[in-house]
Amino acid sequence: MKFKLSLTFFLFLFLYQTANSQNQPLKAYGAIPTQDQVNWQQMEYYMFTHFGPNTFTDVEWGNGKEDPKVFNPTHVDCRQWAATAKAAGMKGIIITAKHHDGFCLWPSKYSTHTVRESLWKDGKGDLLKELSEACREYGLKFGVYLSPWDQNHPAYGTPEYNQVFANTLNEVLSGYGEVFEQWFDGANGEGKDGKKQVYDWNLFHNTVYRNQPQAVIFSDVGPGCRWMGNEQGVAGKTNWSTLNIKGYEPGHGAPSVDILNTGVQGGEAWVPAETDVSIRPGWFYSPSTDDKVKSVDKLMDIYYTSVGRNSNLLLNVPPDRTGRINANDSIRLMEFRKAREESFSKDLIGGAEIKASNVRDNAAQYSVANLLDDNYNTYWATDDSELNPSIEIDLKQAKTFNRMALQEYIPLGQRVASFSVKYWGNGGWKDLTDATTIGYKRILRFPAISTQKLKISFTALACPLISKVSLYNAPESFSATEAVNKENNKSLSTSKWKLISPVADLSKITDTDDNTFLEVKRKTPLVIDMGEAVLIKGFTYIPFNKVQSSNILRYNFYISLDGKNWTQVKKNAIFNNIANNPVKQEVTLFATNSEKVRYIKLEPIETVDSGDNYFVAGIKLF
Ligand code: FUL
Repeated sequence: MKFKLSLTFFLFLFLYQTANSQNQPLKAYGAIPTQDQVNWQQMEYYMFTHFGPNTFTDVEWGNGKEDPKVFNPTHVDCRQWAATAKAAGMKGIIITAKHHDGFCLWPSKYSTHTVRESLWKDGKGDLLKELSEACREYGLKFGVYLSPWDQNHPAYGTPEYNQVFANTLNEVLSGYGEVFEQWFDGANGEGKDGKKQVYDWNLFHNTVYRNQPQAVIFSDVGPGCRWMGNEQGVAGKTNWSTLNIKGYEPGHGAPSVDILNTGVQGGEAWVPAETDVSIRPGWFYSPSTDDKVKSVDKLMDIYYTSVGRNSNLLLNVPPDRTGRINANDSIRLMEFRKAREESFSKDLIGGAEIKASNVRDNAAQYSVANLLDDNYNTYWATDDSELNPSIEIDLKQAKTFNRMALQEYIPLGQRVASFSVKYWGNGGWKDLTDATTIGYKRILRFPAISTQKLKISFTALACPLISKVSLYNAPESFSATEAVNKENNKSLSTSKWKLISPVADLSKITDTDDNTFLEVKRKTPLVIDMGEAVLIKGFTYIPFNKVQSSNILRYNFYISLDGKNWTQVKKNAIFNNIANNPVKQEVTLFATNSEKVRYIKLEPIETVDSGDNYFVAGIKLF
């Protein structure tokens, strides 16, 4: 009898399960990340650090001809960098081991332009050693930036250089322990004598993987992670971690910045976005930017448009001339950490009851309870046929919130193409917000709402796998908690100015609105009469703040007292990195004393997009 009973039971169980398991085991959808890419994505936020001769010469791009002796920090303290990064909540540090000037922060045997030739520690120092050890001590991951573009190395522009660069890489990647990310800069300008280089990316990648198989390789097109198209910290609202990469190369051969910004739905490879942005206007330290460290509100904004849009945040904090992170930056980093804690420490979804329109196989393994736990590896999933499911969240009492965060389980691919959120109010469902992609993490901002019930409807390319939903009530502004970040207004008055050329509205370039700008034919120089002779040290060019727009790249600059006899004070000068980082360009014309000047002439030679027109959003004299 006993035997008979259990037979019936098992038969019943078998029939029940067959009726309910319409689904095959869960399969990956499209391109998927490697485990190393998943680990990398979970880091979310880490430090970039630009340090080198430019720190001392006040330029963004050195030309490789600098005397290595200019590199002479007085109190380098990599443990202070690591302690700061750790306290800021960052998970690692990536250092510019070699920037475009070719200067190596370690005593490379493949270069004669290194710390060995500098005055720092009598030429006996090694920054990579100090930083990698400090990172290990503080439990941070260590990464390296190496620019293939090298304006110092004599072999640059010849096929031998590729092997030199591979040797250099090999040296860095075999000498300082584990490297989590290898950062390849796509900038490829001219070397000595105008020579250009065709890079051997296969050789470079093989060198990385041979030494550091787990390293995620950054470039415009990966393969590990991608540049997201601007240096302002704004990833696409739609942000796929997939991209088409065949036929593309980093730098000039990369997809458009718009494509890099959003990724490509159904793209052939998993190349997630990394947002690199500096805490200051430039990438290198300059005393002139000590009062221009980004505000907490700005950093929070960047957090929402990077981590909150399925991208990692690589925030640059450049050490100063002593070789330490400046107090202005470290204080701001701590304020930023506090702002994130105040925003996200209390998840208001706790205690909610969630109902889903569908649960895969009705199995506990895929239930909505997974949306509430803190385990990323458990998720709510639907049947394969369910591409438009929804969940209803009952908070059990009315709660007030203004942020919603969602996470997809990405190891099996990015699946959600869009979703919309409704709330219950006045006896019916009302629209709250909608968005496109989710990916590893998506945080939505909306005006605070009080409600007890929410409904989220998804549109997915394959059954969605959602790991987490959270609700927060974040303060809208943190500016009261920070030191006032007033711009040092030392510019000269423009009240007597006249625009001699072009014939246009002067106010477009003298007002404080950087969104109004003049568009001028490239052949027409910008000539201003200041109405009287004034003492100036230099000028500021404010470009139109959009990546790759028609701003001035190369220019001549002239001064005059009578508008007839001109003295040229800049010849074929360049606004470095203006293509990708179109911020104010402050140019000191006279280093020691000021000059009397009544007329100025800015003569563009080349624009960023090689077009016929150039943009000027502002001109200031100081
Ligand atoms: C760019 C470089 O040209 C800048 O100087 C900076 O290093 C930035 C992170 O990448 O391509």
